[in-house]
Amino acid sequence: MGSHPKDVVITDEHPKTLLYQKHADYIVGYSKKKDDYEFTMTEHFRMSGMYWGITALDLLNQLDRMDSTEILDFICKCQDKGSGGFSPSIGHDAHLLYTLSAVQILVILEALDKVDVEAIVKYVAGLQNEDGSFSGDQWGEVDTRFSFCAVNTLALLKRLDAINTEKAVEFVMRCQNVDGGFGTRPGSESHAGQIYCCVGLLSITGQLHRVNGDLLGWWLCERQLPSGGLNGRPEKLPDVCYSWWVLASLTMLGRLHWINADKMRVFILATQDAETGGFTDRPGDMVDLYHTLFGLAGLSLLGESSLKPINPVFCMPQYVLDRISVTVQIMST
Ligand code: GRG
Repeated sequence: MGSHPKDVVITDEHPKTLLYQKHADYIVGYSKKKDDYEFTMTEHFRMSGMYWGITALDLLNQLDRMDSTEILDFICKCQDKGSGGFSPSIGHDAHLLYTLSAVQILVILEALDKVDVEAIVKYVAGLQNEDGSFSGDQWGEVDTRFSFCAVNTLALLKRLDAINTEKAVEFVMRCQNVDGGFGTRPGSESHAGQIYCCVGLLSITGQLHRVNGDLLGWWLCERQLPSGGLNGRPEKLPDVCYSWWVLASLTMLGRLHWINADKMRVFILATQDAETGGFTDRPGDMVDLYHTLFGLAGLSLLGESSLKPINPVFCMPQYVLDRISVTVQIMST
């Protein structure tokens, strides 16, 4: 245990049970401390922070503790009148990353009627390039994360017809490597986060058969270290966020049972902070909303019965997707 050079050691000091109520209180408390240093420092990705907190709170069955009027007012102010996209905070520039987060929150809160949906569709479609890839914003950076954000957003809005999905799939397939994984662009190294995005896009578009499930499944399972935690690529440290990126990908590939679930659970639980609530990247570090969502989401995928079931593609509670009748493809084994 823990002899791997890039691993951590889990001791008796680390939490062994799910500190359910502590996490809900941490998330609610976070949204109320607007003058805190941490709150100020996260302004440049606030919209995603809100999505992480709201989704986590919903998984914990306590969404009613959020002030939805305040949240919706903020989101409406973040829709850019010119482009139709959403910015991370009021007065910042629109980006696909925050457009997806805004749409995810709006779908969870059943509030799409509060924003200009047609303008969102136009914004997303306008970012598709000739080769099928997507730029993240007007400045043009291309990344398979942005392909996923675009397809995910339009699937939630039921407007996939607005883009060329065949070309979007072709671009993603050009980012596949000989190890079965995917990177940011053609020729880039495989990374678990990008794999989640590419497999998710193929699931939404019904093209999962284009992946070699055994080859990619093995690569993903090899991310598990002796501590039970997962890294995002070889020779890297484990991080609880990969209990989402890796486990969600394995779920889509129908191979979640290839991982050692008991050890995975021990690692995830050890990343909780028993004093403050919330999850950290690795045992003993500082908590944040990002790791709190992905810790809980990973436990939900592993079947934790005190949490709502989560959808492995959209990273939203399953009941939300059922309510709007959005389905995803899961590979059969
Ligand atoms: C709806 C859940 C959801 C996501 C939207 C933004 C996005 C789409 C997906 C991001 C996928 C991704 C690339 C995740 C990886 C994030 C991460 C921990 C990057 C760190 O990379 P390195 O190289 O870290 O700094 P490692 O762990 O490799 O050392």
